[in-house]
Amino acid sequence: MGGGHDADQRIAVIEALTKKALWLSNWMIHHANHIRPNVDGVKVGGHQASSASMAAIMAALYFGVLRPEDRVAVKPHASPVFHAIQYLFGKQSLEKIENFRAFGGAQSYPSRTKDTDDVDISTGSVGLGVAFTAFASLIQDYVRAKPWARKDVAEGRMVALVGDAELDEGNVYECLLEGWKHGLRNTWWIIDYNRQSLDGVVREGLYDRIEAIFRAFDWNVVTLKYGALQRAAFAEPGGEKLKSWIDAAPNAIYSALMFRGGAAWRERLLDEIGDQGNVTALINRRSDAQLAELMANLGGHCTQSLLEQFEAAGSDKPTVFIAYTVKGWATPLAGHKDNHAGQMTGTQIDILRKSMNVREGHEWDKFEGMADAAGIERFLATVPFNTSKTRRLSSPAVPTIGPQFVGTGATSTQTAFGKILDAIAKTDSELARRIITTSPDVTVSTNLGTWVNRRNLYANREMVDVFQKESIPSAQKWRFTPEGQHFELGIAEMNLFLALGAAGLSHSLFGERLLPIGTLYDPFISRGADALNYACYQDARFLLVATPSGVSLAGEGGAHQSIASPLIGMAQDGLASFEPAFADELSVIMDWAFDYMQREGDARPDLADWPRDVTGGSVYLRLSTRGIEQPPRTVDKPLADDIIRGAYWLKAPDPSCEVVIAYQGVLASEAIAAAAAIGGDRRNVAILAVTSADRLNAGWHAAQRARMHGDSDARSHIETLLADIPYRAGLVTAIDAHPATLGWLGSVLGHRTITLGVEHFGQTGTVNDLYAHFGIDANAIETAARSLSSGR
Ligand SMILES: Cc1ncc(C[n+]2csc(CCOP(=O)(O)OP(=O)(O)O)c2C)c(N)n1
Ligand SMILES: [Mg+2]
Repeated sequence: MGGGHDADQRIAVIEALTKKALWLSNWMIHHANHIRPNVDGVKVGGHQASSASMAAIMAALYFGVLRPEDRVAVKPHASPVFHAIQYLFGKQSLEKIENFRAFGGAQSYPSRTKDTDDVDISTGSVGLGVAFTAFASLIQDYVRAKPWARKDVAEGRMVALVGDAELDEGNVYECLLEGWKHGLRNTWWIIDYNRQSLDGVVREGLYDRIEAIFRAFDWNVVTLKYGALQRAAFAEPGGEKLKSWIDAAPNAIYSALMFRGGAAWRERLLDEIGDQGNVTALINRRSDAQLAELMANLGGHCTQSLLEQFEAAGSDKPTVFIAYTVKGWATPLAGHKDNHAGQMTGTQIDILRKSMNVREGHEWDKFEGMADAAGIERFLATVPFNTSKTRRLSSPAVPTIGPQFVGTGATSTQTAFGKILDAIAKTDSELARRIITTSPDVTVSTNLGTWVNRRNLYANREMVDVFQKESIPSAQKWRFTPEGQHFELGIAEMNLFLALGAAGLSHSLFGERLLPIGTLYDPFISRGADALNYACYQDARFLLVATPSGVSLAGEGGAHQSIASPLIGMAQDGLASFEPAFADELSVIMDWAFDYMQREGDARPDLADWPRDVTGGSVYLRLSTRGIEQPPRTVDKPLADDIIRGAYWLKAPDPSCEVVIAYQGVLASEAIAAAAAIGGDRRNVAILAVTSADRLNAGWHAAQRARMHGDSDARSHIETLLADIPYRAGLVTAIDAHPATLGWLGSVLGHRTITLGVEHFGQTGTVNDLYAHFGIDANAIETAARSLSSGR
């Protein structure tokens, strides 16, 4: 940035806006905690010190450096500064910030879905927003490498504003490694290096570790240690002694002196480096307040240094800025080790208010106390980031192409998945073009291989398959090209969900629709569960295909056999889960999923609805490697509808029904065999095929809510299905997973129920061994059914 009057004036304006954002964020928290009536006595909370730490960095970015195409993940506990900046831009209402952390108000942590101002990337669970920016950048490159990418969207920079303690999260390093493999570009991480976490002050020497790590991954490292005031002081006679003292000062001492203020600084500095000559003079030329200001003038609080460094970082190489800061900067909380959740007292906020020239009763006024309000208002209108253009993009829905059926004969849902995807890969359809597959090093073992052979792997430059070139026979072609549609990932499941999250928001972030499909082994959903939740919380849209699952995996043993995953699927908002038994069900569900993933209606306030059917969401398929006999049938519309609703009668009940066997997934074979055995002694048995306990359960809850709100006609699918089952009949539920997944079926209409499933770690063995061991085979189902009915 050039020098001169204009540049100085720009710095002065951004400094004034920094102070304003600092004030508003502190006031927002104070107001929420101490002024707004507290009806339940529960602490409201908010992070004044963490916000203050980032105020200058964020002001330099938002008011100076960011462009509309950039996308930002803000450190969760700097949410108040973000909302304050949006308020100054005119993109956040007074009502929302007055209601910070209240029902319907500005959110505690920036939220894409719940906030109404311009949040690009939600944050909250530390570390995830940081890594998300890397995957967003990789997805931006993926989209821009495609011939169909729109040309009117500029390439943006993905920016994470990072708390230094966020770097303790392992997923940060997982994404660094993955980013390096894929040639990560256009990514900035700005570390708020205040050397404090929640509990205290961090270990000495952390800086060197952080720097070495980023250099190892080929990032640019820019350190903002000293502000302009400090650099000027270092140039004074004796200045280099002051600099050495600062460099050697332990984090805890610096923080403690920061908290104690100018007089304490003077005493300590004179004690340790006072020489009765140059340094003493340097220190004594300054008042207590000036000395405190000098010592607080670290790089991360110096607008001039921030602008200089941000603007000098021109290349697309990923860059980390390590910005030295003080937690609680410019407030009475500065530097105190307990300041994370600490808040200013009424007296302290009053002192801050006066120092900001804000009159009582004018706390929320945007330009209160600012020297040149009109000039600042004019400046805000010219800020590049603050354009009227919507920064949230959209992309039309891609038409679905109908279920792709895959023949009959015994097969597993995992095999069928590969065939359905292969059938889609063969089509010249927009749908096929928009699919992006990804998998954490289990591409072949989850049956994505044929898809990859047809659609290739993605890389930003062409790479031949060496094995093919050397004429070594292999079923897999492993060719990388910019047009490729498979995004190869290393084993880290966190990265899978972060990648799905970024790809699943491509329409909104980059204006181009992607239909992401991620595959992994079902038990390892737990490894990435927080990132899965995060992706859903951001309303990213993807198809998660988890296979193999359950003890049906037999020989692989207990470390690979999933038990809880259907319950995760049921409980995870934004994720509709299915566990089909048959290939034709799977093809119907996948076709529906591609549509569901692209829905974006407003949820109607009508409580009878399962609102997700309008708003859409992501989909989870729990599949199996165990092949089972397929029913000879064609799926008509009513059956297809029921598959999507979550259940249908595989064997319909008649009025004398005594037992219903309800199964989900691969235990279909056991349910059918048990029913045949029981039917032999003329007990009247029906079989309920459950394809989605999740949707069935959600529909039931929606109907209950609707009836409580006066809609007495509301009936859910499961209530309709069970309506004709006599009250004295019993229910046996069976699933290769935790039995609670289906156990609730008995409470729908009050039928006696025995729930079969897996409650303990799996084992090695044959399928028959394991089904018998866990009591989920045909025998066990039959025994349970007999115990519920007397027979004839
Ligand atoms: C995954 C996760 N674990 C724990 C927390 C609770 N938490 C919120 S902020 C914080 C410490 C943050 O320290 P730092 O990142 O250095 O930010 P600072 O407040 O110093 O700016 C913790 C532990 C969280 N939000 N997410
Ligand atoms: Mg910190």
